[in-house]
Amino acid sequence: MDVNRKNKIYFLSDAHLGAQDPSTEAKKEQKLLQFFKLIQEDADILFLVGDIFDFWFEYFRTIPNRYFKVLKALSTLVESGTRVYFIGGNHDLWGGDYLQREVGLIIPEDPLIIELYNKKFYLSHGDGILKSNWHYYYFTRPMLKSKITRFVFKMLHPDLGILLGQLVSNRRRLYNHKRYPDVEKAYQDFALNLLKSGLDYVILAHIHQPALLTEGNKAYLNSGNWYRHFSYGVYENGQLELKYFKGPHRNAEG
Ligand SMILES: [Mn+2]
Repeated sequence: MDVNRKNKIYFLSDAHLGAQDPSTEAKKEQKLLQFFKLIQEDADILFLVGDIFDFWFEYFRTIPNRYFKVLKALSTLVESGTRVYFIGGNHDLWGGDYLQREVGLIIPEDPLIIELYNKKFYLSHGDGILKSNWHYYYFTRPMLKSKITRFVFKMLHPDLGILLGQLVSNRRRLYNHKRYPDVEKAYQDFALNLLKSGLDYVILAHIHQPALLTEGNKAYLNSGNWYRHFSYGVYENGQLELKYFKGPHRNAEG
């Protein structure tokens, strides 16, 4: 393969793998594997912008076993020369050593500000933006992010810990943005403010609503979700686009 052809940047989030019934999950996973395979030929970078897994936790010597195929596909993508960044969402913020060492993912801090192709990108899952969701903002999120919580969780037997994690994750269900009116507007405003401060592109996720808002040659993208819209972002030559995955062939790509 000609590695010089790898000149695109992809953005994808909120697959919430494991959150739905088994047959829906199988189709969703299949599409994701097809997508990873398809972008292998031209993806310089893939940004996973959070909540790819509905629940992820690494024990010292154990990981959740349901994600093998996806991890294998990501590892193949990395081996092909694509840099894959894994920004943790609120469902999979506990990614660590294993994903880096064994799968080859890059795990940056959230938010990540990075210059690529002479453009400044701001990337965040975005779960800390909406302060009106005060219970999450002031209580749940700091607790999830705490090293103590992580440590205590590690002390559980993995079968118990992963089961608990899945139960809590599933109880939270797939994010219902209608509970928070004007959430899309709040995310837009947040992004537009950042664009004014000198960034070129702001990439957010979490609210499961695909969006692309351009401001001159700057733009805000929300990568949407990978269970209903199968939306993703792609950047090439100064153009940021929002797309919808239709199938495993390039000409079928929406
Ligand atoms: Mn989220």
